[in-house]
Amino acid sequence: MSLLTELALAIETGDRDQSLALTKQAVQQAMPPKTILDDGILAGMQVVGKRFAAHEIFLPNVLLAAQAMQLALEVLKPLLMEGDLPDLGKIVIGTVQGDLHDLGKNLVAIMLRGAGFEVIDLGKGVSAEDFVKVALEENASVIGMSALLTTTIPVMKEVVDLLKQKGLDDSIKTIVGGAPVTEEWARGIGASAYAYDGTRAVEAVKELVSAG
Ligand code: B1M
Repeated sequence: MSLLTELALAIETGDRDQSLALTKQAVQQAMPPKTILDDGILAGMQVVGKRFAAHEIFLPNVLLAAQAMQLALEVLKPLLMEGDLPDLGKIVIGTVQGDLHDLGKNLVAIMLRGAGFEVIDLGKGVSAEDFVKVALEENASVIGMSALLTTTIPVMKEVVDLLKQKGLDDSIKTIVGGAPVTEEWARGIGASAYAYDGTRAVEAVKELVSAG
């Protein structure tokens, strides 16, 4: 079994020690961080999602997998953020109110920081009011919202509507993402951008910032 397949399996089974050891090993072997992320860590978590949906595993298993992934991410974080960074602007990011899923949001935040954005991470369960309040206080040009539940994605529309209501939709742009979010849905609620993953989020936020 290849190292990355073993790593995916360690995430899938929620084996924290192995996840940590194998991620470190992959780094020592000078594998590109993005390959370790995509073909090891995220590959494992994808299986977890599928098995959970099929009722083959249960919430405690998902929680263990999430903890294993978080540990592995900590190892990769400095590598994903290496180098002299330009100052590309400020973004406020968070997982929307009612939603506790923050692994994807954390990953997107790491990638944005790695690209040179100053990221203010509000954590999870963030209300529409708080997104807008902090963006104003911090003079951020973009609000990034993550949601993983079909029941919580409407909070994204609340943020977009609140910005419009306050006449801020020209100065503060929005980007949305997360498993249940689609390009079409993002357009429907009037968000400025949608991104499928961290790499695409970086590209989209760069475009939003340069469009002014
Ligand atoms: Co939950 N969960 N979960 N869960 N969980 C899902 C989302 C689910 C799809 C599983 C399933 O049924 N197959 C399902 C949602 C169904 C739905 O609404 N349609 C679900 C459910 C039902 C629940 C609970 C309700 C279960 C329960 O209690 N009965 C509960 C809800 C709690 C709450 O939030 N109020 C719950 C709880 C949990 C845990 C706490 C155990 C744990 C989260 C731990 C944590 O985040 N700290 C968890 C996990 C781990 C998952 C799955 C298995 C994996 C999510 C994940 O972290 N993926 C998930 C299954 C799945 O997604 N297929 C599932 C890895 C992560 C890197 O990917 O978050 O998609 P992701 O982020 C990606 C992209 O989406 C994108 O880029 C990221 C990197 O590629 N992206 C953005 C994300 N945010 C972005 C923002 C952007 C741009 C791109 O711009 C700002």
